[in-house]
Amino acid sequence: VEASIPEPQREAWKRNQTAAFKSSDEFEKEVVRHVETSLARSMFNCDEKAAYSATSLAFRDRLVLDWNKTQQRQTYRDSKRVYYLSLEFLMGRALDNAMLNVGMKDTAKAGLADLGFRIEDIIGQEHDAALGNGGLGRLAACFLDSLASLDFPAWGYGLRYRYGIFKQEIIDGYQVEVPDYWLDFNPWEFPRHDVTVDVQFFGSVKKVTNEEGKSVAIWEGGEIVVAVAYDVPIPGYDTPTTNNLRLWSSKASGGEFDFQKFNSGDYESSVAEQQRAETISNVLYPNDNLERGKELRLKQQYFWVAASLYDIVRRFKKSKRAWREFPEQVAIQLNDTHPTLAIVELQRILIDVEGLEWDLAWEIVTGTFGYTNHTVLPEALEKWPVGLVQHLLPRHLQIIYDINLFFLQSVEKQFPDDREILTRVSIIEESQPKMVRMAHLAIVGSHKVNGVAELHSDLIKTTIFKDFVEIYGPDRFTNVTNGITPRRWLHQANPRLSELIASKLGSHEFLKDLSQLNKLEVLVQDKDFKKEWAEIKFANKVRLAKYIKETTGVNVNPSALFDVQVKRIHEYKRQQLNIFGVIHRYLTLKAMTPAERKKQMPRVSIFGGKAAPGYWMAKQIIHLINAVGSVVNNDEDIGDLLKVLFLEDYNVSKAEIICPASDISEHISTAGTEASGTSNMKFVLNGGLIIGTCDGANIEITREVGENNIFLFGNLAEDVEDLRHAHTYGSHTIDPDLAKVFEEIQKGTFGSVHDFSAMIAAVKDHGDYYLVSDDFHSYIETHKLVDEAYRNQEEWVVKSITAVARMGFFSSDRCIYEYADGIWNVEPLPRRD
Ligand code: OX2
Repeated sequence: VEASIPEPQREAWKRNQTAAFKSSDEFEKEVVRHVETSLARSMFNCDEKAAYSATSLAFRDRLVLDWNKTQQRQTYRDSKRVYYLSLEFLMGRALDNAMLNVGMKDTAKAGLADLGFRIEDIIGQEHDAALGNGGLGRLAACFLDSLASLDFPAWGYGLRYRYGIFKQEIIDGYQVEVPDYWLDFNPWEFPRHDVTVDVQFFGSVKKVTNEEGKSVAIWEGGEIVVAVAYDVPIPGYDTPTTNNLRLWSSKASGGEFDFQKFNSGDYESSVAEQQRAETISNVLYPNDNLERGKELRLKQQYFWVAASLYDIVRRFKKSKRAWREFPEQVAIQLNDTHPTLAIVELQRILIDVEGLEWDLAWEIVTGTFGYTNHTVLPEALEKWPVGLVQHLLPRHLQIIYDINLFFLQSVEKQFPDDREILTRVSIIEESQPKMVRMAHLAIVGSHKVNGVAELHSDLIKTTIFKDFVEIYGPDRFTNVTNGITPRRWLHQANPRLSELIASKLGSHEFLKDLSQLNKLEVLVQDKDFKKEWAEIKFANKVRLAKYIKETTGVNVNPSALFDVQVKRIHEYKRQQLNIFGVIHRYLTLKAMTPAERKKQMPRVSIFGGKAAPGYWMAKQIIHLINAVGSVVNNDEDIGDLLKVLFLEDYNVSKAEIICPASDISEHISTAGTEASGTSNMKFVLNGGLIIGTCDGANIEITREVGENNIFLFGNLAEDVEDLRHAHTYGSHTIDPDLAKVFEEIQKGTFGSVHDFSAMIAAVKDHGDYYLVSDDFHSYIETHKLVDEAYRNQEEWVVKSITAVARMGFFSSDRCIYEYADGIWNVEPLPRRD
């Protein structure tokens, strides 16, 4: 391309190239220019919001320059790219991240101060990009940060929801959901009105014979919805590499669809059509680890997958390579089963549109895809009714049936005497109604399947996907233990700790190579270092205490032990166990004499997290936490000894305040239910310790930090099945301390006896599926150990430093190297300029 531009023009372009600001003076100039031109304001009406907007635009300009160059180089070098397909990207705020990743935060701070603003206030103006529910979406965001920071040619593909996860308000102790309209001003996206894809739905399939006498399928009729690309630049840390996150937005196709309706002169119904098209990317489904099988959700999935694949294939075709080279150029990772239709869509494009033979096409497909499983919970495994798929995507259903046929034929050959296995592994579940099992389709269509922590990856091989290990052998299955980006979760969230570490290690290199944290371990006996370490934790607790005061009105003592559980509310995550434990603590304190009470360790129990709007039990748990808080926090016998808080609307930017301020955090899922967990890593990386079960990544955290630096309790995954069986078929006695807690709730101490009865019944009468009673004693005893350990502040700080020093393994950079090596076969492409 470059060669085709005449020399004089090229010179003119080069002469006028935009330069990125380098000093705070230049930055200020950019801000003022954006205030005066982009925003059409002036110094007299530049409020903090406007200053945020102008600052973001100044940084956006910088990112775009790097982003253009990165994309040019990737195109020019034509190297293999990774495409990360995720229905959720829980990005949080972008400005602080951009400033830190390009290394210009101090410059911006000075510049903003000159103009009369405090940088924290400006950062605080930004609305979180909350296009995700919890861990799955945040993992995708951490992976994008690592991919860019490590110079991998990689794109994310997702949906541009108009409404992200709802805003949570707590009214009279109950969760109330408020829509999260976040797009009123979003400087971080570039609408690409020229990058569109027509996505087809419904219609029918016709088989015709082509000129070569081959029977081909033609999918015709139905309706078209247009996908419009919105691009979000993803800056790497300390590298010019800036990758792309492409989010699709839906809009009606201008009159090309359903002519009859349009021509009947029915304007209203044509507008309705338009709204129907826009509905597709309207709202994020607010369920975490739960699939509800709604038609609109399936539409979202196909819309996003079809647009993304069209884009990927279009890019590949520009290179004019042979089709069999596709998997050498393209790696597509499926973040859970949500994008599984991509497997079918690529097969469809290759055979129906490009005319390839089935076998070659299928080889290309399986060579391209990798599938990450994030859960074994049955209620989260996606299945779609065959009838719905037939209606919405008739050609895809045929291809699914063909994929299944060839797959089952090969299984039959392999296991000629085993009829049962065919039923078990079939992509189609022979139920009423028949269902398409998306996980089975994802396994059959991928060359690698991975779990997200060791225990989880073992569990999928021995339980839900056992038969597939028999069929494909163990090599198709692998583990990539999750990680988090230390840029956001240490450097951004806890700047003082990051600077202290940098000062001891001599540079900020640990932010790119987290294993270097291990060099801190020799300092655990350094008095000044320990003192500073403890001071930083205290300052972070003071900051959180201030936030608690502002948002709840409750005063908490920053010297108390801060005990935090923030994550989605779910019975398997067992916030109910935590709040029952809190009630037990309250009753124990109440039964003491004032003299005895004085000897107790003060606690602040902090909860936060959203319940899916339709998850009644989770909402009752929130209600109970708030009800306990209003009793305990106002009990004069108790005072500072116990405070119970529920922090409203937990999200990424709040996590950045909360994680650095915990002494202990709770990761207490029933063993075998939490695939990995990632907030456990965030808390430990910020010098907090963990109380947790032997579940998910807790196990590997224990391996790394050592058993002395974590508080484990509860039954093991291998015993869960037997215990559940015993509850149902044997006698089921409730832990006596827990029984007392239940009595107190039923006496009405916390009001709403009727509301809370279902939570109690789940344990007492309905088989205690989550083993709350089985684990209660060990939970309470372990909390006593926590209190004891916290008394010895010297030792506690040693534990805290030791744990941080050993957390290097949990960087998402390590994950990305493992995916790149073991699944994608891609190399970094550093920029040289
Ligand atoms: C979550 C898992 O529940 C969590 O354990 C894991 O850490 C996270 O994904 C990232 O891998 N929806 N959310 C998850 O799984 C599903 C399904």
